[in-house]
Amino acid sequence: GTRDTDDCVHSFIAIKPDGVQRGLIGPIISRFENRGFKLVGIKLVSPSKKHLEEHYADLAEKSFFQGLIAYMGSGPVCAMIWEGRDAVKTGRSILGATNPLASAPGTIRGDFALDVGRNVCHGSDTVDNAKKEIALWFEETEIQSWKPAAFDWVY
Ligand code: RTP
Repeated sequence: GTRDTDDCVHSFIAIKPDGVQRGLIGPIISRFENRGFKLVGIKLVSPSKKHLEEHYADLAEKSFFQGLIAYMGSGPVCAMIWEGRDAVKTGRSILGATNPLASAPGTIRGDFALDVGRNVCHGSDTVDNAKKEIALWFEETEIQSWKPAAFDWVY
């Protein structure tokens, strides 16, 4: 299950259809692995309109809502759960600002995106939302709890 102390949590990170189609699954996963996060859930999903409307329920009144739902449903999404210290906050900093024009170079959006409507990835913005999003996108049985074995064969 999701650990819920402040500094060691799960975050829901998704590679949006543009990121999947551009071949960015590998580079995006590498950035989280390189930072020291642990992958505990991953799958390709073709989310239904209803599922996406639930995921983005907070944005239902926005002018871009229908376009956002269409974009997110335009192809497979790579849904992931990453575990580690401050996973929600640090995950957001790895992704960069929502609008790629404001995202710092070195962030995923700052390096791979230009358009807020094609910004490659999603990350939970609070620990509460991470829990909701993980419950929406994953079954409990799809979440792994694992530790690396001791590297006692490395000299
Ligand atoms: P996300 O949920 O995807 O990580 O994005 P976020 O929290 O950084 O940003 P949020 O305000 O929740 O917006 C969700 C997604 O909606 C799209 N968007 N389009 N056309 C627009 O003005 C506009 N504004 C936001 C983006 O794809 C954004 O990630």
